[in-house]
Amino acid sequence: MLRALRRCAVLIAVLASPLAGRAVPITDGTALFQYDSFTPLSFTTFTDTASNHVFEARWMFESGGTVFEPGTPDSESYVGNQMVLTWNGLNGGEVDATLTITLTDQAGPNTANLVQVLEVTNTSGGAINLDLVHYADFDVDGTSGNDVATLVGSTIQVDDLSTLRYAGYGADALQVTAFSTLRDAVLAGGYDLDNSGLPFGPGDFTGGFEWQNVALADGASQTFTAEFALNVPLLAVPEPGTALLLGLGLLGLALGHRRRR
Ligand SMILES: [Ca+2]
Ligand SMILES: [Ca+2]
Ligand SMILES: [Ca+2]
Ligand SMILES: [Ca+2]
Repeated sequence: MLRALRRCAVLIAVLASPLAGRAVPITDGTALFQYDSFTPLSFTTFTDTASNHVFEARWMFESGGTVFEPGTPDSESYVGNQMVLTWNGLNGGEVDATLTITLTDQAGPNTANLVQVLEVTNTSGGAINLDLVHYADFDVDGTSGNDVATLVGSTIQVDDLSTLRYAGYGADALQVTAFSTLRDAVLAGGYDLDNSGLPFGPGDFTGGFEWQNVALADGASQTFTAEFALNVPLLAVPEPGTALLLGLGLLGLALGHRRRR
């Protein structure tokens, strides 16, 4: 009897805690996004009435040779179609981070946009230089071995039966590999994305965008934006960093386009 009561009390405590290593889902219409793990902030569900299309979405920092990731947030807010997660003093007090994710359902099933904005603030007391990678493992239509990816402008388009578009706004580089080459390379440290890997597949797509050597004065903040668009256009046309245009061989095209105007 006592043991049963104790078990019951533990169960109630787990149900009552939003911090059991798992975020609360946000929804808009029939669309849903959720982080399924906080340690690391990684595994996800992104769906609109059909399959989960995204296995992992994560942010990886590198500063002074140290790779670090956000884990369990210091605060969490989930209101309607938006979640806000904050972390204080990452990497031994070097930076604070606030992640704001907004889910927008679009007309019809299996269509939605997911905008992910990370604000990073230097709290170190001195100047710092950061690399920041947004990484995604898409398993479009819930299957991992048959996805095909192509470069569209400075964005990545991944196709199975559905189309998932991926942008890193203003990023300096991108890269695509089969699972889990890119993730493991970034986590090992000292790695820069090199614009390779497209076209890709069919295979187990993973990809990412990197903002490189971002200089932040003490107290300064900068925002970094990534977006997923499921069977709809991206919400904005990304203006890539010059380095990404150079890396993709698109700088001449972009300048020529501008001149013609
Ligand atoms: Ca929809
Ligand atoms: Ca697939
Ligand atoms: Ca790097
Ligand atoms: Ca995949």
